[in-house]
Amino acid sequence: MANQDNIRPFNRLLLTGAAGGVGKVIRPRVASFAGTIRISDLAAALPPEAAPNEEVVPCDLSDKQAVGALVQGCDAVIHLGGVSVERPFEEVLEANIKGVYNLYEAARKHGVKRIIFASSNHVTGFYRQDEKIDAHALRRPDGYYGLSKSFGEDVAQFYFDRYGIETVSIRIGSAFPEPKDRRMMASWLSYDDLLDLLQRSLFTPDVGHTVVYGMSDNQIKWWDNRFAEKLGFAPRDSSEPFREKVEAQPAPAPGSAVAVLQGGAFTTTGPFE
Ligand code: NAI
Ligand code: 15L
Repeated sequence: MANQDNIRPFNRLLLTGAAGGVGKVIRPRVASFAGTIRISDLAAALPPEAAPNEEVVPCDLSDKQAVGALVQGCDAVIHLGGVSVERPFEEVLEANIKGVYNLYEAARKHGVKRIIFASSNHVTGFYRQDEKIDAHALRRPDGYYGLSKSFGEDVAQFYFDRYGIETVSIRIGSAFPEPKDRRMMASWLSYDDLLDLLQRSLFTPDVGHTVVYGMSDNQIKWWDNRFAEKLGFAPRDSSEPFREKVEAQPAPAPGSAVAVLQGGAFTTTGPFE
């Protein structure tokens, strides 16, 4: 971070979804963000081994009592846990909708000051790829998953307005080691840029509830990310070095959802019954 003066140390930071694709990568890299890092995911996904300043606490986010115990003693949360793709509503309801409510209720009861919510570009997935929007544009969720992230953003706003719990909701584009397809040439977020954004989101003072997109400095930009600039975020990576590799793949059919809509295949996944 450019401005180290802004750093506000936390005693215990909770990381949910720690066994997931993003969680595994950032887990060792958030070690310095707080005195203790409480690592959590579903028990079946989470090996019990802990690094020196870690505590490993398995928890199903849909279990309100368990989430209360998980959050107790923490003063900040990076919330990655939950269903991360389009799935039947009942699955999304448990992990994401009940899960985010349980988390904020526990945060209220236990005095959490700051939450970083892993929202998604699928909150606005029905915009076209030739449209440029900012984080205040009307939300157009592209499925139950996108709806759950939209709900999460509303929960974050409510808990700030009513209880003063601050959140940065990061609408992550595509956080993977490299862009996998043409769509991700626009939506890609490198892990280094994500780490930088997470750090700024945790330590920038007075964020209230701020919604930003999580995107690298890609040549094609669907999102005007000026609210992230207020956190001092200036991404350093770009999808360009991967262009040749990505464009060696067959192009999607012209007019198809993948070629036209920001949410790509999520906009046509389902119905499930
Ligand atoms: P992932 O699916 O690899 O990881 C999610 C983790 O949540 C998994 O380890 C899973 O076991 C855990 N989980 C699922 N249901 C749970 C429950 N009921 N209780 C506790 N834990 C549960 O997803 P990934 O890619 O690591 O993404 C992390 C977060 O960022 C997710 O919330 C996802 O929606 C969000 N995101 C990720 C993007 C990406 O490109 N990787 C893009 C946009 C948003
Ligand atoms: C997401 O929200 C998903 O969690 C991730 O797996 C990707 O599909 C990403 O969006 C994307 O849009 O590429």
